[in-house]
Amino acid sequence: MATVTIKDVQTILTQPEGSRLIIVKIVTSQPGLYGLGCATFTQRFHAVHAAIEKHLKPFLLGRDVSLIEEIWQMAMVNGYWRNGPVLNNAISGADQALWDIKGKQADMPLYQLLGGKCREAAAVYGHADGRDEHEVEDSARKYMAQGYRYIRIQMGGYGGQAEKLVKPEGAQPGAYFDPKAYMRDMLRMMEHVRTKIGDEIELLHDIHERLQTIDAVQFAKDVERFKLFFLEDPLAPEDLEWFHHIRQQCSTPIAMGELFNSPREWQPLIAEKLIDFLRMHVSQMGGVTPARNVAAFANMYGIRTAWHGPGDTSPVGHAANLHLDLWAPNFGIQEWCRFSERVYEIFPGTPEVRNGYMYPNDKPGLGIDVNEELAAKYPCTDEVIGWTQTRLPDGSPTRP
Ligand code: GCO
Ligand code: MG
Repeated sequence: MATVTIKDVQTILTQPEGSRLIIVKIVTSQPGLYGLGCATFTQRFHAVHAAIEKHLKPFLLGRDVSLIEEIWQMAMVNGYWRNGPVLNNAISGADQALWDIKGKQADMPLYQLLGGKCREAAAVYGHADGRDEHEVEDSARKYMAQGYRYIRIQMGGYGGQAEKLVKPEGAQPGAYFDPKAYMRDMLRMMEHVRTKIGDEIELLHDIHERLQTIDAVQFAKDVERFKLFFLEDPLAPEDLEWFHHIRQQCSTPIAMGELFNSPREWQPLIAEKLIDFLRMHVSQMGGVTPARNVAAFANMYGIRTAWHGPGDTSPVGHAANLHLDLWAPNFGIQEWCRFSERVYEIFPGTPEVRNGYMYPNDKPGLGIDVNEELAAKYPCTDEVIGWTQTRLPDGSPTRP
């Protein structure tokens, strides 16, 4: 049988809603056979586009599509410096596309190639939010009415009362927040929501790395009484050693990983059981190949998956998440941000969620396609990102 090779590597950039999405399309030497992958790093889409077009594409052209692992290993070191954003995103997209191709060749959904299903669908959580605790409760009840049993509760996005802050004269512009006000407000909000909706609903919360390390330890202890399903990103990747202090002082389940790029970030947290859920962005960590390996490694330590699934993961990336979710024996929960009908039109096969579960369509590979003509109607726009220019009340720059 003739070897099927990589004939072309194309990048599809589209912004049908807020997020700028990056799709890699690998066209093979077999007529009609191609694969799709998500390489989305929404804040730096030009850089990922250039990395794909100028560096990864020349490296990939002509290679045997069956050699997924070999290509992944070689691609990761081909630029010498490795395990960072942008290049990882490019490789993630190509890797997902190669798995999509292999599934199409095998005429099987990707989850079959990983080892088959451990579940028929992936339980998902949605994002409840509001300006005060009553609005958050109302938002959570809307999800409950749709059958969701897992709900992330935030108040004012990632919180911090920007509108009330006292800043110094001449303070620089930016996305201000007060971490201490955030802590007080969130405890009040969680108390209200847990009291009102009861214990059967699993509540999640995302600190988004926005507390001082010692305050993160305190907050994890303070929320213990609300029995969260998990508390996400209590610390920044730069402060990984502080996870020991949280683990030693409280039993709040911890989720971490969306900001990770390197095995050196997740490996110690898994081996020392310092977290409970892995939150990596599969389009950031290198694709399905490393995600599958890390899920299996984490399974040995009782740690579950909760792959990153925001609006700045493309529907192709959500499809990759879903296949990993259906297979993994240690699946925890899947984050899901409902797309508009427009996005479903651009990406036929985008996973459907019913009664709090995400279902596959059982088409081969990732089971998703892209209408390139329609995608081209929503070109990515340039923007200096504002929400990540975060500042403390006195104007000090801080992590977003
Ligand atoms: C989440 C994430 C997102 C990020 C976003 C960054 O838990 O879904 O924290 O909300 O802020 O993906 O671009
Ligand atoms: Mg998060």
